[in-house]
Amino acid sequence: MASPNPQSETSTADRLHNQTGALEPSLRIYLHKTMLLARRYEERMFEEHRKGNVPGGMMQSTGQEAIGVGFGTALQTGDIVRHWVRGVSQAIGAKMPLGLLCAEMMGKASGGIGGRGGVQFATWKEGGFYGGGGVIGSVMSVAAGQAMAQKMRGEDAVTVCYFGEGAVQNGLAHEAFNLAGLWKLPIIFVCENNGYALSAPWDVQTAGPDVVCRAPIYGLRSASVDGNDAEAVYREAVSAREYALGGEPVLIEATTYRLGMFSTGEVGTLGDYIHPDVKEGWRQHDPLKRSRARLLDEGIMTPEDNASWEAETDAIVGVAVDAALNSPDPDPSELTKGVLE
Ligand SMILES: Cc1ncc(C[n+]2csc(CCOP(=O)(O)OP(=O)(O)O)c2C)c(N)n1
Ligand SMILES: [Mg+2]
Repeated sequence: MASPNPQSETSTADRLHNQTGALEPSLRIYLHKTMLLARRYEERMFEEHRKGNVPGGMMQSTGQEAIGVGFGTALQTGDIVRHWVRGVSQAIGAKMPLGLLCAEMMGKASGGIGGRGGVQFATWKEGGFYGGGGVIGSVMSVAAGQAMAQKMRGEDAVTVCYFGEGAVQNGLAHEAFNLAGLWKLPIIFVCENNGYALSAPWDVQTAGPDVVCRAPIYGLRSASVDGNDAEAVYREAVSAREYALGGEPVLIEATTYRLGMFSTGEVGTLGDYIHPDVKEGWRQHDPLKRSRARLLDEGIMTPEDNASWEAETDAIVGVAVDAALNSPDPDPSELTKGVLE
């Protein structure tokens, strides 16, 4: 029977490769510090949201940072990133300038798309980061189109498309998988399987055992990976990128858990549908905590490094927030610019 617990073993995944050697210490530190930045930035954005400085609702990636960060770190210039709505870790992982992301989330004119999009549609076109979409699965077919354009233009680049496991139950996912396999598109589908689509656990979403079992029927390569381990995700991403560039599209299932709310609109109801033991288990599995413990244990970082990186990160976040708070609001006459023109 399918398990609602994403920590359970997936059944059908072929790992892309089984690289076990350690990554360079500098890369491991980079992955850790980038996850730290995503975590502290999102915490600060939540505070600012409560103060009324981040309009609209916010979908957070807290607890899922290892995926956007691990994957983004393996990407190259020219690659395209599409996401769903929990875009902070993917944006920071893709090296989107924090000031641009912050201004967008605060609805400012200096944001990536002039403050229109918030986190859901946060865009940094120059860096290939094209944002997400509110209709589940919709971005997957658009991403397949972008990968098709890359292929037709003969670019040495791939498209990465992140989505939740809920999207895989939607028809658009199957159309995107099908065309990617058929046309051998340079695309990597990355499913962030956090075990819940809003309050619906896996076993009320589908009778299937996992996400990757769908890969072979569409001619996709696949891998399942611990989505709370940025180093494991990075390794899988490097390999997946090579396959996708060579005309073998990939579906990755990264098991994870959102430590925060479904959205900031969920205040007060979080957890009613998740057993306290499950929540506690995942808190112990927090990607940032695990990474910190591992680096300390292996002597790659010291407690002093940890303290100074925390301070450095708070300062970086503070600069981005102050700049956004002090930047002008969009001109109302520009409201419809770029919309249905
Ligand atoms: C086609 C469609 N159906 C329903 C919704 C309402 N809805 C918004 S988020 C969500 C759950 C998404 O779950 P998942 O894809 O697993 O992503 P997660 O929120 O867990 O990251 C639902 C049902 C929607 N946005 N689009
Ligand atoms: Mg989900």
